Amino acid sequence: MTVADPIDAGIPCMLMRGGTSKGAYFLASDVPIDPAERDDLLLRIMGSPDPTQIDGLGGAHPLTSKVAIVSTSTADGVDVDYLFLQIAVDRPVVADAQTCGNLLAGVGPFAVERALVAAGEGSTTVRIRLLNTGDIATAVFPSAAGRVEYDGGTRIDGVPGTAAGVEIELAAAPGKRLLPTGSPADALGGHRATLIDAGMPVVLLDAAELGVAGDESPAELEARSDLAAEVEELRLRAGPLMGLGDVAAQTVPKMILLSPPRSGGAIGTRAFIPARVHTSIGALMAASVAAAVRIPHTVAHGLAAAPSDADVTDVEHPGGTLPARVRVTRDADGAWHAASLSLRTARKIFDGRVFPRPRL
Ligand code: NQM
Repeated sequence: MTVADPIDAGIPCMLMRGGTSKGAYFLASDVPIDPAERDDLLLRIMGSPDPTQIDGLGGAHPLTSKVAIVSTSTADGVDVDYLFLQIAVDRPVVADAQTCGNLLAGVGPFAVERALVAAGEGSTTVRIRLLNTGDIATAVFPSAAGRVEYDGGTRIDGVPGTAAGVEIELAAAPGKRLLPTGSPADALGGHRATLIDAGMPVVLLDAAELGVAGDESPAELEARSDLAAEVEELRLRAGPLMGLGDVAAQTVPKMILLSPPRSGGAIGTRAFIPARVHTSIGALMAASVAAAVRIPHTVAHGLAAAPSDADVTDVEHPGGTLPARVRVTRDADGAWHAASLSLRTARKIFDGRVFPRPRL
């Protein structure tokens, strides 16, 4: 179906916070099928390209310039499909090479809000296929009397107050490699790096090798243009090694600088996503870091304090700590695998029709 330019009528849209991110959620049937038409519409809805996104929904930061597109799934045993799109803030670019574990927290509730899935009594379980990566998530969240319960007592660092917990179990797509190069550490532009993907492809580097202590604020790191240039050069080298091809226009891999823990956790992180520095850390990024902490000979293993619990790795970030629950296993061929369980929260902010600005 081709959707007419909806400047006059608007299109149905729900704005939600998912974890430590915020984005616009749409039913796939409400946006154009053609990717070029769809992306043009989404850029105008979010107000990109413009550093302030003043004429759209975007919040002038990658963490608040995100879109989730949801539809009933045709896959066996799956309820809904979720396509994530990162809308660049100051460039006319829509990137689809990554998923987002934070917006993922809102997908199950959104599916109930839009009647794709019936709310359970007490809780609702939604099986979600992540179209960007092929991974499958199972989300469980409280619901009652046919409605999602958003209020609750779960606190996540980076979000004020508390809300209802959304538990998300992530299983990797069949055949996907946790260590894409097959090695726990590789040489990358004169550095030792771990290339790992437990739901989010990341490159792990020892912060000290890049002159970073690990307790700098995101703003301090962003102000160092020499550092940003070196990190980007390493990212462009890592993309093909991770099977991602040329990543110049993509937002993965994420570049994570690791340091020994400072606040009683397992490891310190500063994540380039990839141009801005994350104010906390993505849930799937943290899962990738936690998996690496548990695999010998990775950059993370060497820097981490021993995780205190069998499954939980406390990943420190600029806004606090994210307890990442990840289990790694090794198969008979020596290949490593990871399954993760994240605890996030989500909140419906508004539901209505959004009016895209006209083409520039
Ligand atoms: O890793 C930011 C976020 C993310 C990713 C980004 C994410 C995750 O914090 O699970 O959610 O992709 O740049 O929302």
